[in-house]
Amino acid sequence: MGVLKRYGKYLPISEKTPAVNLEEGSTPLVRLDRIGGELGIELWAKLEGCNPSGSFKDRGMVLAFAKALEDGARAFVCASTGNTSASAAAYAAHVGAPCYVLLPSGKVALGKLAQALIYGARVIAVEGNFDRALEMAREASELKKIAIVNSVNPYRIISQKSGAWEICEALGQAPDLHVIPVGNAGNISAYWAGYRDFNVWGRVSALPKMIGIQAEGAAPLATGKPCPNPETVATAIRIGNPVGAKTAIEAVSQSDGFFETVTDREILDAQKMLASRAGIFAEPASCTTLAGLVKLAAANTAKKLPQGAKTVIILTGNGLKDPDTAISQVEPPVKIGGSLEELLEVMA
Ligand code: AN7
Repeated sequence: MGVLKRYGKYLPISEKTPAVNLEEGSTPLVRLDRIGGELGIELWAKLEGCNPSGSFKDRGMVLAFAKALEDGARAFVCASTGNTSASAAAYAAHVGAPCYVLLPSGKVALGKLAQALIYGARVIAVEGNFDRALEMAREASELKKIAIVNSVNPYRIISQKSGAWEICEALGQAPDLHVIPVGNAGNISAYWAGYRDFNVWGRVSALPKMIGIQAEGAAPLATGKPCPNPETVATAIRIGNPVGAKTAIEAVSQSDGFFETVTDREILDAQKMLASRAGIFAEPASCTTLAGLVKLAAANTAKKLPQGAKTVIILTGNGLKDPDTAISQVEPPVKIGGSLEELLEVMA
């Protein structure tokens, strides 16, 4: 069941809203006992990489497209570090509308670029970073009167709240800690709003602490300082001027949570840990969450990471989107000729 069907009663839709559906949402929430045990917490991972275009963006895109079509939109535009463009391109293809995507030239993971191109979007590589591409997309959408589907589009955030609703339904309560990567800061804002909804509606009695993780080289919210030249291996969150800054800061402060930074090395180590010890391959931006928990556990800050805390990490995107980064971190395959002897030697 797609998000509009599963949660239609909580969303601003009517019979007039086109029933866009790629069966997004309803992603697995997997308990990670081995890693959780090492960290001394009850650890759960939400596999957003299982969405149709391989990231959480599909949850918001489905409503953004449905409402834009309802309002008569004929074409779509977005700027993206990769996943928004993959998702927008997929929904545009699905509904049969043209889509323009602006990408920071040379800084988008290979799988995401392949997606935008094969879905048939008009892909434009901008000399400049994501922040500049977003400014351009916003101006172009106004001048050309086409729908912008970045998270400046409020419908994106509204249906991304479905991730929080699913977690509450799966656990029967909200977690103690919600750990999430922060780039343009839309998703952390959406999850906090979603948890608060379920609290207000009497579906859960408590709220989680929101812990937002940023890459050290792109950490405007964690440091409280502007970041004009963001740089990180986690290209999805290579963002210096987050549109959702205000609501993300509110989510963290209202929930008594905090922001934390992790280095590229810590991100890559966490990616390998997650893959090799839990069987889950998530893209680098997603692995900031586990990297943050490992850092907190090592620092032994029991106040920030209480023993046994029910903790959910949001694994926002699929590891297959960025094969280059993964391959650069592991040993290459063992090469042998065609003989069984050689094989048995390797297996000895
Ligand atoms: C895998 O695609 O901004 O804090 O243009 O792809 O809501 O921005 C992607 C962001 C986390 C950060 N994890 O979420 C884009 C884009 C992954 C992402 C984030 C992104 P926000």
